[in-house]
Amino acid sequence: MKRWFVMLAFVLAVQGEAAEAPLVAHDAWVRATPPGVDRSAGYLVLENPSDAPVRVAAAHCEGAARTMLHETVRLPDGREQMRHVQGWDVPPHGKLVLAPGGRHLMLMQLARPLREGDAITCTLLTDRGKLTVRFAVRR
Ligand SMILES: [Cu+2]
Repeated sequence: MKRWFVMLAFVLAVQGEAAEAPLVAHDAWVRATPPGVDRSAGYLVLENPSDAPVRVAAAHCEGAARTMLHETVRLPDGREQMRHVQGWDVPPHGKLVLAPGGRHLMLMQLARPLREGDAITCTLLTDRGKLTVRFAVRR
């Protein structure tokens, strides 16, 4: 938590509050929560039409006490495990895909359930500004 605030302060200090990351978001969705579950995962595709890489360093989603950058990896024995990562680079004129079974935003300690048909807002913090994205809640 503390580290996220330090990172946020750093990003805002460097970029200024108004800077918009040069990214285009598509297909943003977050999984609806089953009863009793207070965490979820968010997915999207980020395109970078600019000539330089954009590093996604942190995220914050509405209603979640913490949002982490996670990757699901398959272990040699076939089990899947989630790992926290420090960031992702969106290559110039390329894209970054967050999808089930791979990279995702991990929404922790949700204040209320995510219901199918709703939408929440997440802010992605990058080294070139921030990006606000609407995520549809799906099953
Ligand atoms: Cu995760």
